Amino acid sequence: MSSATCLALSGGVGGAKLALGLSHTVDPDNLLVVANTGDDFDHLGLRICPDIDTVTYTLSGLANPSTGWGRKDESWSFMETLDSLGGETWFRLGDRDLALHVERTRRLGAGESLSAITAEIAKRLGIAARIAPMSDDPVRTIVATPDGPLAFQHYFVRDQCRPEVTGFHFDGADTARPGEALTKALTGTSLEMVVICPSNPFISVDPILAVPTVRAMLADFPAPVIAVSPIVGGQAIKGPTAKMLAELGRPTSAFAIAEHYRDLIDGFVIDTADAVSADAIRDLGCQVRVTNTVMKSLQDRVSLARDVVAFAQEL
Ligand code: FO1
Repeated sequence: MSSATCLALSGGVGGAKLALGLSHTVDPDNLLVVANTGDDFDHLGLRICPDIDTVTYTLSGLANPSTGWGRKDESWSFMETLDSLGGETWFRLGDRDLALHVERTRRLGAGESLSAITAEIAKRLGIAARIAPMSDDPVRTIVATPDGPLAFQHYFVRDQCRPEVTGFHFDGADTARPGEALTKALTGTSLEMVVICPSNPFISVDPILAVPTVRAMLADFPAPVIAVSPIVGGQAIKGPTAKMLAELGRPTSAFAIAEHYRDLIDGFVIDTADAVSADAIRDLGCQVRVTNTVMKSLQDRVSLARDVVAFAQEL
């Protein structure tokens, strides 16, 4: 177990997978996972924070292994009954998962911060690593399409990522303050690396970078910032990353991701399938590590995390 201190920026299922690998690689007391909150929304009277929950469930071993989101061993009585009452069931909330949303909503209503609630839930689920939201202030990803703007979960779940994207807007980002844990990590003296997990750059990482001062703190961060490509061989492992790149007129390649993070990252980790792009990416001014980035098993998650930590320590 490495004593390295690591900050991971994560969103979605891919991000949570590497966060799990990192939690088995560095001492969990030295791991802070900051989750995107641009996916958050108020639904059925509840505050839903999907990327916080995906990291929390993944690090606690409770995540549904086939979807990556929500919990395993779920029952669906709430959804079935809601459906019979004519309620909205396009966003699937399992009975156990529902309890978390109800309790978080209660605590938020009682004035607790999202950071405090997230830390308390992680502790109760026995997670040693720290999990924190990118901000305690609301930031909401809005997806621009030719037919007008879409709230994120309407785009992602209700409309199943079918609409063409023409851009993104992060509502609330201009007045949001970075989360305390994020600010302390980036401005403190003990952090040895920042890892941008293989999440969708547009909808999972850009919202974090849109919070004022985050991009500047990263640019000033003295130790290595490493990103892992979510694109392998021209495809996204999961989700709409490749589709979005194409719709935004960019190549669906690891190179396009490196370009997106240009000037922010010191190192970029790509899959062996994309080794041919290594030199072109180096020409962008960052170091490249070629390895297996497809995480099917826990062992894959751990070995990728080990590669990333070793890469950061070499830079
Ligand atoms: N994603 C879906 O594609 N369909 C769902 O019904 C769904 C429900 C859901 C419930 C709780 C939760 O934490 C996440 C959920 N997600 C669902 C994933 C969610 O849309 C996330 O925003 C994505 O994982 C992208 O980050």
